[in-house]
Amino acid sequence: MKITDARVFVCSPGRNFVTVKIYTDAGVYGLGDATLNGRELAVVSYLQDHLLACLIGRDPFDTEDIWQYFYKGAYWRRGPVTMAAIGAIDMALWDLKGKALNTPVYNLLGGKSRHQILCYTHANGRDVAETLEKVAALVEKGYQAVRVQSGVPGLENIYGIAEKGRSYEPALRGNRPAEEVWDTAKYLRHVPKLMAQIRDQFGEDLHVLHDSHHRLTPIEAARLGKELEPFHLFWLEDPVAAELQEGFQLIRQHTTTPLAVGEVFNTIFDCHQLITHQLIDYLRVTVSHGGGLTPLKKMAALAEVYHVKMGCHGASDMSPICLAACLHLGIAVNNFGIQEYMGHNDLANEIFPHEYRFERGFLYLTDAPGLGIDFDESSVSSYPYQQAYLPLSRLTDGTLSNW
Ligand code: GCO
Ligand code: MG
Repeated sequence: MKITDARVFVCSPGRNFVTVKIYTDAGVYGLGDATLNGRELAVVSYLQDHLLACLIGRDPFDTEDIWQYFYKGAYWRRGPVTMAAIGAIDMALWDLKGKALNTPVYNLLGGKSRHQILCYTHANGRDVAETLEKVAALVEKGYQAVRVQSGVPGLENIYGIAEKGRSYEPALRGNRPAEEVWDTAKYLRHVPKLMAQIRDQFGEDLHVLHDSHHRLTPIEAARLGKELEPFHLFWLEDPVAAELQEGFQLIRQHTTTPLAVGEVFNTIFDCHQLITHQLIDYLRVTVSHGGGLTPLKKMAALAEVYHVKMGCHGASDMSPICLAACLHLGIAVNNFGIQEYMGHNDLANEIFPHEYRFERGFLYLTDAPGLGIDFDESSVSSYPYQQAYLPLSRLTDGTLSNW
């Protein structure tokens, strides 16, 4: 089998998605997600101007060599733009292999290690009372794991909180980022109170997660982790910006609250010390931003040795194609932990028909070949690209901080 064409598409059903499609002389095609929230067109250019033409004539089964060709072959390695582009190609090739062999991708990754995939979604009220209501509604739907965020008294717009009656979308349309004001002291006072009320109302059985979204220093994260210990979190996510891997030693020596990190990581070199020094419990690298299934299965294998479980980033700013790829990996590896599931709006679900489905707290895959997804190309003209940016954060004195 030979690759005959490869194209990239951008559509915006409520938010931007970048999709790669790889065609073959056997008639089957593969699909990959290349969306990088707020930086979409940089990935489109990288694919269009530098990678896609090099695929023509290649055998799509050679996923390892094609991955190395683009990774090592660029000389300029790593980084989110490069790795999202390579990730989309790799995902599309695994989809193609599955379709060509008429088998789901998970069968190529080791088969099923489980029949259902535990997932969590977000409860994000503007205050504690609204958050409690949202958690109650999710529990009603059967969720066994919920990520709990709430507005912080004294802070206006913060990460993770939707406007009234709208679902949360971090990237805002416009030609420059919105600015938010952040105050760590207020946040640190608020979160333990929030979690106390959650446990009070929902008991110990519910898995409770929380995302600090890179905002703390290691010693602040240590304090938060310690104060949250009585509430037995499933995980505390991104307590600090993780460029400094050794910073996690400071957090780890003070708290037994489990730590989850990795949604902004692109290669194993972003997290090898976190794994081998056992500084985290869950690795959140996702299939698209981490360069595809080829490197993700290697990361999962390294993580398994060090008792670290997988919990791939599954926000709605990756398309259903990426979520499907995460689910195929998640059902196959032994050290699966949990899958984030924000879901997508109805329009995105129509444009990307998919075989995975949610039922009472779990996601399920069928035995559809490949990744079990498709893409409606007419969305490109019906819902064209819209410029949008993730916000940025400043401290009360104007200092630029981590969003
Ligand atoms: C999560 C993430 C997202 C990111 C978003 C940025 O845990 O789901 O933190 O909400 O902020 O993916 O584009
Ligand atoms: Mg996060």
